[in-house]
Amino acid sequence: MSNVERNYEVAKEIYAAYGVDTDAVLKRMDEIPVSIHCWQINDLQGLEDFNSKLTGGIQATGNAGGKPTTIPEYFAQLSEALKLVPGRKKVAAHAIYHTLGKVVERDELKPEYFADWVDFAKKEDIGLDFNPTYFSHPKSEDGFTLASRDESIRQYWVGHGKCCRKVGEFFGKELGQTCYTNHWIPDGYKDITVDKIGPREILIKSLDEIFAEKIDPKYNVDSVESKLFGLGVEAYTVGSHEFYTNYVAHKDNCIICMDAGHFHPTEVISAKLSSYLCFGQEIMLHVSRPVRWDSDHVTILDEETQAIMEEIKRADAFDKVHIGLDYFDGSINRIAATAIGARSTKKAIMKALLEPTAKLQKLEHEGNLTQRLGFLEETKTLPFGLVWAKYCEMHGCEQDNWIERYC
Ligand code: RNT
Ligand code: ZN
Repeated sequence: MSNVERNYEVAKEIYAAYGVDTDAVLKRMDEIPVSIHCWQINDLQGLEDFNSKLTGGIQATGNAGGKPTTIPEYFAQLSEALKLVPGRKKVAAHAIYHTLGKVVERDELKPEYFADWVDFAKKEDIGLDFNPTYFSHPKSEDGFTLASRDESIRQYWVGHGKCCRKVGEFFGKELGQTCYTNHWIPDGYKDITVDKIGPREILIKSLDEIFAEKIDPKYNVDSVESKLFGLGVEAYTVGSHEFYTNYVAHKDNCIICMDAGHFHPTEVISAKLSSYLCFGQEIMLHVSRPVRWDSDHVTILDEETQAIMEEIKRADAFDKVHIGLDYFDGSINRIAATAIGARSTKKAIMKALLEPTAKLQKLEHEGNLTQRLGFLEETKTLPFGLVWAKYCEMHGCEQDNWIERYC
């Protein structure tokens, strides 16, 4: 018996005493994908122009070496990162990551420009999600896209949104699993805004136009991502959380996307999930780590990431909440960064699955709040790492040897 196996047997017994079946947790882990964002590998630069500038009020900082300079190198690095992450995965592609090798008008993108992504996904045995790129473009430079008062600019970006849904549908059909296409726009003002309704009315019109075509939700589901502020967009963001919450409530086939970094510093998305789930809504997540602001640091196994997964577990909603990542840190090795964040997210999922939720909820329902807190605290130190090691081994993933390959 290997060390990992022996340790796992010990953990299994300890968890069993709490009524938790670790074998069932290992199985369940394999049903829950984490959607790994394609953009950490090269600082959101896309693949069409390796000298492009990132705009839209977001910023990747740091200049660690090893950034890919060709498309094959990019895919090789992404593949390397995926191998370090055990279990089921998707990759979230972005519109500027088509593989034509030249700049293409965003409203002329075609599904076949992403055929290499489908081949890659088949080879890696993963699913795909998608994101339109409503930024890093001359037509977004005045700060407005879908909410623009300039009709030709607005139409251009509506065209982009429509193209992207077709890419999502293509991914869904080709890979036999739903693609979540997430729409985030940077629109807003730096300073005091005196017409806050106007741009929001324009945004509703644009979104309605983009989503007018019915696409089978088996293949593509759209999400809209809210935000509080961006760099240079500090005063007013058109697509606020309240805006999109109301938008999705009036639509079918369109769900909310919450990014952990898009709220006030003490406001957490873990607290929000149940209020969508109780209305039967699905949710897309961008699990990120804001440090002081929406800094998009690499996701770690911190309290909030854990709380997010616990909330999903407690609501039995892993099929309704779609877990995606969103961070871009150029100050450390990008392959390792991709893997570290994805692994930490999966650890958080596993830890949540190992929670003796039934026992804790029973105590709460009975009004036994002392025991609820007592057991909540004790479960924090149960040996979940031993179960994680077993999971890595099951999937032929190294546990920590791989770290020393990167600097
Ligand atoms: C920006 C949003 C958005 C982007 C990606 C790259 O604030 O979080 O999700 O990070 O589209
Ligand atoms: Zn995001």
